[in-house]
Amino acid sequence: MKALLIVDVQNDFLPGGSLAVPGGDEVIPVINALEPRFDLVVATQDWHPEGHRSFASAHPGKKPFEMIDLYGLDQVLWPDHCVQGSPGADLAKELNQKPVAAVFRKGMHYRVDSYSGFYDNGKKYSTGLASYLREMKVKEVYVCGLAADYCVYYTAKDACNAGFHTYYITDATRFIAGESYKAAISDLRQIGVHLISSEEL
Ligand code: VGL
Ligand code: ZN
Repeated sequence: MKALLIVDVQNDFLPGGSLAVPGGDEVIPVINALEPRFDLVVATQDWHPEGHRSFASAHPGKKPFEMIDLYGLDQVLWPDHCVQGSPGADLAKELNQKPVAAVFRKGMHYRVDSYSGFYDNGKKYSTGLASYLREMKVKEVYVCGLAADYCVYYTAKDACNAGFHTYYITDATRFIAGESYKAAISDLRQIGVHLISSEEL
């Protein structure tokens, strides 16, 4: 079974959103066209409580995109985004959600960020996504969405480490920063994630 994993295609990551990914909206038609080709379609949703510790606003004197140590983990500080129940946290309305069988939320633990759809950044809490995919007899996982150098990267990495044949769809994602994107791609290559474009699919 082949699953399409749509990562964080939410209003705050689209142009006009609080943590807008350049060209983020361009992934939506690509993803919509891919959906019918999969046995299972699953989405993730960044879902932070107000005042989440990954927000720069929670650290007086700090600005977005500064780096800090957060309870022992390196943390990029972000603008407030994807606050639970806010319009910015909604999945993009242009995304075809009809075939989405399940939505896995992440980032709810106040003290730790969660880029991957599988685990928080400290690998302390699981979302249950790996068990769910196994239960659904999924062997191949295709990852797309936002952002290429954060949540899509870490989700693909964890999928691969969980033993799924993992594909990262390069034209169905967009990055926040070129440097971190380059590092992400080289790490994914090294661990055996397949980088493909949607046309090769
Ligand atoms: C993301 C930064 C903070 C993402 C989520 O979805 O890539 N990036 N929270
Ligand atoms: Zn977040």
